[in-house]
Amino acid sequence: MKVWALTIICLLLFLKSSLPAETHRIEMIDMKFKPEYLTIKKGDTIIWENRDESSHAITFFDEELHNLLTTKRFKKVRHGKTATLKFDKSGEFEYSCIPHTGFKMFGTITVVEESAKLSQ
Ligand SMILES: [Cu+2]
Repeated sequence: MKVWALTIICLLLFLKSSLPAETHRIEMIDMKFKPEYLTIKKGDTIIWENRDESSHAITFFDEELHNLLTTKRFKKVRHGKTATLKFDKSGEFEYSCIPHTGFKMFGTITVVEESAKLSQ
């Protein structure tokens, strides 16, 4: 029985190390993205969740990401709904909720290479 438990633990550790991609959550609440600044690894996924009554938008200044979101119809995220995006390229990506820029509803995602994150 102990051998089985050890085998399973080793297997889980192996799977964890071979699947480094993580999922992060950003809340859209009180007319803000929380957190506003987030650093993730390349290959990680972000889930935005709208916890406000009003709808929010996620518009990246980066054209490629913006087109991806537009294709997936994430221009408008209604109350209680989520939008998910996987980041496959590194860089610093600013975005905003266009209808609420007056509330300074901006965010920045910094995507780093796996090795860069580990050496920090
Ligand atoms: Cu908004």
